[in-house]
Amino acid sequence: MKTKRISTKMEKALNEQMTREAFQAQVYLSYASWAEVSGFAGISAFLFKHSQEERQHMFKFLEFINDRGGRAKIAAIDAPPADPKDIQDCLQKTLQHEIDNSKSIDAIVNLALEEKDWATFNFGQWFVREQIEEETLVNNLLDKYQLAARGNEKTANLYDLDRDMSAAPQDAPIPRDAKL
Ligand code: OFO
Repeated sequence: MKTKRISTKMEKALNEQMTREAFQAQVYLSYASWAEVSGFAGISAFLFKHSQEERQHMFKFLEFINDRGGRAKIAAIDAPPADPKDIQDCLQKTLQHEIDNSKSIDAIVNLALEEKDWATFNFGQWFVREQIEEETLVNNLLDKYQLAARGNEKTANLYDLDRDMSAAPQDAPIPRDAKL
């Protein structure tokens, strides 16, 4: 059994964040399923892939908590929100989820700073960078949507957008294989 190297308060915060990452995965999964049945295969593929990434984030928290002598506790995950109205709504809601999650990561880093818990502070930096990349990625997709939705041939442009989005993660690479 490992010596506990995180405070009880930090253990609780990290566990809550682990569950939040699982929730993020559910949100992307739900939106991906919605996009698929709405006829947007490319957007759906992007969202399915991203759901997997959020799950990997959950595992990173699980590993870190246990490695630091805490106990990662698997809790219930809230239900994902209602389906978006359209692609723009989907992207805007996705961005808001990412911004909310960034704030939650910031709170952990802040607590690590207060507690002078440099191991968790260092661990948290990976997620700070990751959130910057993810917010940028979704912001760029929103820009693309706004360009695609302009003009008269809206349907044709949305077809192009859908095709482009299947390759979106390459536009702003996410360090899916990054090791801590
Ligand atoms: Fe877990 O990276 Fe976004 O939310």
